[in-house]
Amino acid sequence: MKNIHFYDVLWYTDIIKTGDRSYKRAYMELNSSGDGIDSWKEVNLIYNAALRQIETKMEILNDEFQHVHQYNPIEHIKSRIKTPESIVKKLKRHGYESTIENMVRYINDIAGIRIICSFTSDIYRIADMIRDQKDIRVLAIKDYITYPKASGYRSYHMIVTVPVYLSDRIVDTKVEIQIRTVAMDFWASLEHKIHYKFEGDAPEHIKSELIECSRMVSDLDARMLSLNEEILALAQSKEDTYQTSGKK
Ligand code: 0O2
Repeated sequence: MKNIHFYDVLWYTDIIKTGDRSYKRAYMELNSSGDGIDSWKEVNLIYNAALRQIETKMEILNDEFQHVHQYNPIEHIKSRIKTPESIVKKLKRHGYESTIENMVRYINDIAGIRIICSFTSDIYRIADMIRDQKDIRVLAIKDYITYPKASGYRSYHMIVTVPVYLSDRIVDTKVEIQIRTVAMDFWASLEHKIHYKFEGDAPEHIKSELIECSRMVSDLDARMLSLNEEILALAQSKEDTYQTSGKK
């Protein structure tokens, strides 16, 4: 009897769930590339391990921050492994053959983690904390907050590698970390839906409305940040007054 591995179950469940033939085709296309089904399973295992490591690191940082500052910079974390369909599409877009070797070499966001924060200042604080981790190597940074995309997209992206310790070797594995505020995430998820619905060719008035909403998101983030700073300052001065009067 054939052993059923965790990764078989994971991927086949996804295929069944989506009921999507093109998804299944993409999965088969990558598998039949000559690299072998075993290497496909192995890369998935490694990317999942890398994601788990980054997730754990983020949870530890968040817990420590709560302990020291009584405040959580991270609202929540989402992670995903890119679908075979999306991997094949991206490889084709960049002119590469759909092989497992090409996917590992050229696709930077097979393993992706999204960190959602309350305030813009948290984003840069988290990025600094990631940079300071000795075993994480930062390969690239895209600051779409300082330089938003033409679509209006705002987010902070880091491509990093994290070492995955296997029984016989260490594999430095690429992970894309996207850090953004709740408001930026709200915008991006709607824009993503619209992008797919119109296959990247949305009507002009929808595109300009999205750009306008992106400006509003940026304005909202700035106002929420200054409001929070004011609240913290007021709380601090109240605390100072209390301490001074208590000493008298
Ligand atoms: P999905 O479905 O989220 O996986 P590179 O990865 O560096 O080779 P790329 O893909 O142009 O080149 O990098 P970039 O610009 O950093 O984008 C990577 C991811 O950011 C995208 O992955 C999206 O998740 C997100 N993103 C980038 N631009 C936009 C945008 O205009 N709108 C939204 N909603 N998301 C965006 P994928 O593979 O495109 O998609």
